[in-house]
Amino acid sequence: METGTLREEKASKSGTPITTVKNFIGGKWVASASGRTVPNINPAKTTEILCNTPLSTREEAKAAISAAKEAFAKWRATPAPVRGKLMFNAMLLLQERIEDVAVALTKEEGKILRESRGEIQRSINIMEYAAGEGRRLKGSTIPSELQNTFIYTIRQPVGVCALITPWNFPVAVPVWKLAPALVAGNTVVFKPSTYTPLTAVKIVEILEAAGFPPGVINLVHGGGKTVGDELVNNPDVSAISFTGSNLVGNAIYAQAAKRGIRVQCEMGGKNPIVVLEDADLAIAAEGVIQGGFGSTGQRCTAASRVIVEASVAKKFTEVLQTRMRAIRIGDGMDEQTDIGPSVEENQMNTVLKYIDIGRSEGATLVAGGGRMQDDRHKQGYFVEPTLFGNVNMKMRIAQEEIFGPVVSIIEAKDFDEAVELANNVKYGLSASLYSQDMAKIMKFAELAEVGKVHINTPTIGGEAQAPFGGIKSTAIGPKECGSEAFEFYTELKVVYLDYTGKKRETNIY
Ligand code: UN1
Repeated sequence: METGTLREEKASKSGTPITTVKNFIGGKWVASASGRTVPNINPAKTTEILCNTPLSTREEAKAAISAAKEAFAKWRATPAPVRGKLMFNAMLLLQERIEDVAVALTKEEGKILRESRGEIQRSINIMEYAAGEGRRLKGSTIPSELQNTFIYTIRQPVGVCALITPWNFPVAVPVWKLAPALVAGNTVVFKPSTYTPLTAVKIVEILEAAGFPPGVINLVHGGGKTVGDELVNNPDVSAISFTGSNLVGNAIYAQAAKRGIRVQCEMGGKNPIVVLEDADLAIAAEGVIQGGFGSTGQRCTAASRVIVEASVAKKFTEVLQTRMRAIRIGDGMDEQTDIGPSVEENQMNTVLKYIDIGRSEGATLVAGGGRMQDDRHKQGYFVEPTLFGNVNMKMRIAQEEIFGPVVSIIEAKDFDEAVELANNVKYGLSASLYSQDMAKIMKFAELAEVGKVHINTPTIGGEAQAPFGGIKSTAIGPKECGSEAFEFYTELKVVYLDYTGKKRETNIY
C-alpha cells in the first residue's frame, strides 16, 4: 500500500508494518526501484525498527540531478526576496512541527530529546537568517579609473548543488546547507545518511509544503558508492557540500577536482578544552560534561582532549570524576536521560576499540571504559562515559577522532605548553579556554589553530548568524552558516558599464 511519503513493505516481528521511505524527485514522492533497503534501527532499543531506508540506484540519482537541472532556470529567475519568503514559510512550518521532528530525531539518532529540540531550534534560526538574506543578496559598486564607467558586482547561483550530510546532526546540518543554497537560487539534490532517513523526509516535506517548486529540492536516499558517487561525478552537478569523515571528504575533493567544481567539506575534529589554574574548576568540569559527553560525543565539535595546567590537574580530575557520576545514560525519549546511545553497532564498536587502544597505550582509565549491559541498557548501544588520565600527545586516543563519550586528560606545565599541546593535532575545528586572565584569553584566541574559539564555554555549538567551520585538516572551502554561507552558494560577477556613448579612445588595461 502506498501512502504519502512512505511505502508499507513487510510486517515486523511485532506485526507492525515496516515502511520504506521514499525519494522526492521532480516534486513527487517515489519509491526506489532498487528493491534493496537497510533497516533504520532505534539505537536505544535495537528491537525497534523505525522504517527501512532504500538503497537507491544510480539511475535514481541521475533522475534527481536532471530534475534539479530542469528546475534551475526558472528558480534562478525567481527574485531572491521571494525565494527567501518561501524559506520563511518553511521556518514557520518547522516551528509547528518541533516535537514531531524531535521525536523522530531522538529515535533514529539516539540523542536526547532536549538536544533534539535544541538542534531543531538552531535549524529554525538558520532558516530565519537565510530567509532574511534573500532581501540582502547585495553586490557592491566600485569606482572606475575611467569617466562615465560604472563597475558593480552581482551574486548569482551556482547551479545544481549536491548536499551530502551525516547522521549526527540530521536536521541542522542539512538545513544549514539547504537554506542558503535555495535562497541563493540554486537547485539541490540532498543525500542524507542512511541512518537518519525519517528526519530527512520531514525536512523535505516541510520545504515542499512551504511552496518550493517541483525539482528545486530533490531527496535521494542511498549509499555513497552509488548515489554519492553519481552526485560527485555527474557533469550536471556544479557544487558539492559535504559534512562527514575525512576519508570520504578528501576522496570527494579529489574526484570533484577532476571536473574543477567547487567543494565544501566539513570533517573531523579533535577539539581541546584548556583549563588553566585560575579557572573555576566546577564551571570548567561542566564544560567538559557538555562538550565531551553531550550528544554522546558524536559531534565534530566534541571536546575529546582536556588540557589542564599541572598544578590543578589532580583536583580537576576529581571534580570531573565526581560530576561524571551524576550522568544518567539511557533512552533519549526519557526526559531524565543526559546521554543517549551510540548511533549504531559499528560506531559503538569503534568507540570500544578506542577505549582498548587507550588502555594498551598506557593511559589510566579513570572512569567508565565499557559497554553497558545491565537490564536497562542491554537493548541499546550504550557506552559508559569514559575518562582517561595520564594521556600524552603521542597516543592515538589523543590524536584520532573517536566520535563517542571518551575524554582524555593531558597535563601541561604552563599556558605556553598548553597552547602547544592544543595545536598538536592535524584537525582544527574548535578550542575552548577556561580562565579569567585577559592576556591569556587574548593570546589563546590568537594562537589556537582552529576555526572557532570558545572562552569559558565548551567547544560545541554555534549561532545561526555566525560563520561555522574549521581550518587545517578539518575543512575544505568556505565557511557555513552566517552570511559567509552565501560565498559557497553564489558566483560573484563583475560588470563594467560604459555610458559615454562614444567609442572608447584608449584601452588602458
Ligand atoms: C555543533 O556542535 O555546533 O558534524 C554542531 C558535526 C558538525 C555539527 C556540529 N558539523 O558534528
